[in-house]
Amino acid sequence: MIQVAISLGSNLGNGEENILKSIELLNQNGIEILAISSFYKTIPEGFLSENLFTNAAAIAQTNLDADGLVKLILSIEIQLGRTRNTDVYEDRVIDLDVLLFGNEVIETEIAIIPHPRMHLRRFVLEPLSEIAPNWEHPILKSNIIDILKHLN
Ligand code: PH2
Ligand code: MG
Ligand code: MG
Repeated sequence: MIQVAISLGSNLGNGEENILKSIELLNQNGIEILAISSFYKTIPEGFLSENLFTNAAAIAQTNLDADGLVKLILSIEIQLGRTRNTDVYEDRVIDLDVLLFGNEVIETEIAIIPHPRMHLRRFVLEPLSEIAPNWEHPILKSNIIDILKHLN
């Protein structure tokens, strides 16, 4: 079993409900959820939309490898109605991103972990800092709370 950190975001429909449904589907598929952060209302970053996000983070454990986990997460996003129309950011029912996979650094065709932008995003770091403040980023060698502190 390996511990993983996942970020959850939704800015279409009922964000809290969408996040809770995605957690239930993770659980039903053998991903054991160990902790869930509180829910945050955040302004969309990187694109313009009037729909605020609900963001949260979760810690889970799994026997899957990183590719298996990413594939499962993509299938859960689709089950919940996620569509992808363009290459740019757009409103979404649910977005699940694997942030950290133990202390591994992974670069495959489908899994890039740690998430390459996680250390730049308050909407990721703030929820994650609640449930995993001391988890060390395996590339930056700095823990979540310190990375968050150094965000301006
Ligand atoms: N996700 C993005 C881009 N921008 N902004 C907020 N506030 N929350 C998100 O989850 C988010 C975003 C790409 O996945
Ligand atoms: Mg994302
Ligand atoms: Mg994503």
